[in-house]
Amino acid sequence: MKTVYKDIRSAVDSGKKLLAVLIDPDKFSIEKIPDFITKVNASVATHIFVGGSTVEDDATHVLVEVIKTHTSLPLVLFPGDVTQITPKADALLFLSLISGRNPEYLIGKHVESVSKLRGLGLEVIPTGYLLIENGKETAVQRVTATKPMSREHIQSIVDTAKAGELLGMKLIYLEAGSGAIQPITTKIISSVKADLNMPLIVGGGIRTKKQLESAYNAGADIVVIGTAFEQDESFFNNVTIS
Ligand code: 1GP
Repeated sequence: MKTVYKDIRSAVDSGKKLLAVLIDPDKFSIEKIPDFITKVNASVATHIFVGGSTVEDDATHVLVEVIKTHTSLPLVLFPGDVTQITPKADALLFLSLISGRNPEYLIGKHVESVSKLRGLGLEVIPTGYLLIENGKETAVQRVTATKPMSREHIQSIVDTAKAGELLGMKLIYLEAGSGAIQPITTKIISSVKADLNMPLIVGGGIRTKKQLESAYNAGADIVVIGTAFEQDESFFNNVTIS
């Protein structure tokens, strides 16, 4: 049943906040997964995202298969490349890098993925993905050969997110980049949210409970945490979300 987006939408429409733990296949050995997922299951996380900017072929497929045997949380692919698509997941964020102007990440990779997606039955969620500058070069920037948007040009970020909505995208993801020095500012989050009629995902560089709360208070519906949980598995102890 393809209900991942429907469930996100109804949770968000009823005022709930969601939290996704990001697992990068490049950084996780299979042996670590059972123990790590047990901690994720016991935490406030509502979703597991799997993906990375540079991942070896097949690594995602194997990893997702193992994660699925240890959790009932929805598992959503957040792929850096077509090779990371696997039918073992529950859904796929079909990302368009609308902050950039590289045609490969606006349509090229999407066309390339169709022969892989056809017949898989994987739920596909069109997602507008905006990379915002954070103080250092990120893997996304390097791999996609695109420039992040300036943090100062908030109206331009708002307009880009809105253009994604008008193009029919179902989610907008504001990304500062994994391990970002500066997470997305609350001003950017609240400005984008004020003009958007869909769930808003925010991630990159969120490593304190205060930053997490600030992102939610500013209007993030789903916050994605990767590095903070990788480095400290007790990160979510005492974190509550409404
Ligand atoms: C990266 O937004 C995610 O794509 C998560 O970033 O690893 O910094 O939490 P962190």
